[in-house]
Amino acid sequence: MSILSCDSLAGLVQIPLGHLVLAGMATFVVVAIVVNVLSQILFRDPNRPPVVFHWIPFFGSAISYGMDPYKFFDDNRKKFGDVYTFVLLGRKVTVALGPKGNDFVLNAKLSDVSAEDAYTHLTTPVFGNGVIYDCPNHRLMEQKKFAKSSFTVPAFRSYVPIIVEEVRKYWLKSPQFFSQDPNRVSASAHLMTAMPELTIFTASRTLQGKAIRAKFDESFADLYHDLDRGFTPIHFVFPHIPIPATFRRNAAQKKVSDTYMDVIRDRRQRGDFSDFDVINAYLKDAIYKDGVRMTDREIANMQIGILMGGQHTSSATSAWALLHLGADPELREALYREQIEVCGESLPDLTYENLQSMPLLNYTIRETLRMHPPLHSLMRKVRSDLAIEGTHYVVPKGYYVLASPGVPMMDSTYFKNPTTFQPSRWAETKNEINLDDSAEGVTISKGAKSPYLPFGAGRHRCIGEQFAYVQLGTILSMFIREFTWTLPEGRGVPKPDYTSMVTLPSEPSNIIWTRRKISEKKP
Ligand code: X2N
Ligand code: HEM
Repeated sequence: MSILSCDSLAGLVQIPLGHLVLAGMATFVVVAIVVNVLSQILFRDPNRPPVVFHWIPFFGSAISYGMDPYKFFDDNRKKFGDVYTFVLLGRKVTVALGPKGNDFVLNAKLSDVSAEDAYTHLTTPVFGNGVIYDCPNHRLMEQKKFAKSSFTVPAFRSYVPIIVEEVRKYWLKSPQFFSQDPNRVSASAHLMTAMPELTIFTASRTLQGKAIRAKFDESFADLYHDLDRGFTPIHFVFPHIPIPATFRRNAAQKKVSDTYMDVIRDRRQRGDFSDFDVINAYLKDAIYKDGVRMTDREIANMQIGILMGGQHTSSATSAWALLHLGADPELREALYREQIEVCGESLPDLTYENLQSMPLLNYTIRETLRMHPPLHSLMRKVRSDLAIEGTHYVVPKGYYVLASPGVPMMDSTYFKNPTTFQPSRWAETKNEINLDDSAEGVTISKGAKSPYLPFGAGRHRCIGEQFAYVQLGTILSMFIREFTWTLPEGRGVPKPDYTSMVTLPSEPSNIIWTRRKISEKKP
């Protein structure tokens, strides 16, 4: 290796060029940090929300936000109030907390903010082109309507027995449960293995039919796994980061989409649209108001989006629910008594109507979503300068705005003892603070001003709520009927892990299950 010396310094000291380059870079970084720090201290535009102090430009508050967003929101709320800006890997993100903040972000005018500009870099490489956040908002509104048209009472009625059957099949074969031994009495189950599997089998079978479900016993599971690993906060920040996960994501997207196209063509050829699933909903009815028809490719990509969305949110929620019930045997037994009261001592197979008569079960799901909403940050990109009512702040075009519906859901102003898991609170707080605009019961607050919004609000509100309640209600009922369970000795409910796309229980996330009445079940 040759050592080049710098002419001007020759004779004094011989300094290798590489060292000079490094010194130059170090100087640049130091200057950038100093300028960044000074500009935060010296220049504060009274018309901009206050900025969370950060040492390093570009990175900003990425680490403290990324590690524990709720702690980050809370700490800064104490300093600045409900509205402030932080830097997240080159983006300026204005947080708006509380029910008013939710309303500000989620009910902002379409001309002022855009969800697709905030999310498309993450979602489009995974779902594929032409749908969800890779199209104008009016297209998304209609795509949601098409999907929603398959979520009817007759459809849900047909789903419950299918889910029951899938859960039974899964228990029998999964090493987390009976491992092919129908008389296995007790074992430890790793929930972050079991619940994603149960969720994908039940969701694919109900929402996409037998043919797609069958593919999950083969190569499809691995392909979806590759899609999953491309659906992470890293890919939100660097959508095309050249790592193996990115290449696998791109390859898997194409293969999965092609598989849906095959199924679509097959159904067309056979003229069979009889199942109540989302593929058929699109095959029957996917013509936009302006006469444009969704292509098969778009219908296929929509299936990926729907399955991915439902997958992460539902599997996290069922895992959290089982963990809380594992920590609270009295509640679990109360839920068992509810099963018997509603269905009878012999516990015949569950029906959709049974689920509607189980308030404690539904409160348990609602309470799980209160403490563990899967999505902690909902974002929009600002399209034109946005004034914040009641303040002199203007959020400029190019910033992001962020709502965190989980913040009021864990705030003692709205929920007494917010850190206590207590489903019965929903029976007591009669229609006061509790329901968002689509839940049954009396609506007290239109729009986003409710403190309880696990499914969001406004034009981007979730369409999967009812399906999620059916899926979660059926799976949880099956567990409640079949098992008692506890958390491993000496462990409480795990702490949340925020580094994934949804808020997951951190490891180890195990339950120790025991069959209720194995002896009576032998034929
Ligand atoms: C690297 C810690 O981790 O320092 F899926 F059909 C399908 C929601 C998108 C949230 C993005 C960034 C976190 C950086 C941490 C469909 C069912 C949907 C709805 C920093 C070092 C998708 C991006 C969250 C940035 C956090 C929501 C979902 N129903 N599913 N440093 O999309 O609905 C769907 C809809 C998003 C985010 C973040 C960091 C319809 C770190 C350490 C690391 N976020 N985030 N869905 N960060 N670090 C979905 C809407 C849409
Ligand atoms: C939107 C939560 C399950 C499909 C949303 C939003 C939230 C949410 C908070 C709003 C996102 C935003 O405003 O940026 C949940 C939770 C679920 C769940 C907590 C389960 C416990 C599902 C399921 C499906 C689904 C099962 C599909 C069957 C969608 C779709 C949107 C959406 C299509 C619309 C996105 C948009 O308009 O931008 N969900 N979701 N979700 N969700 Fe869900």
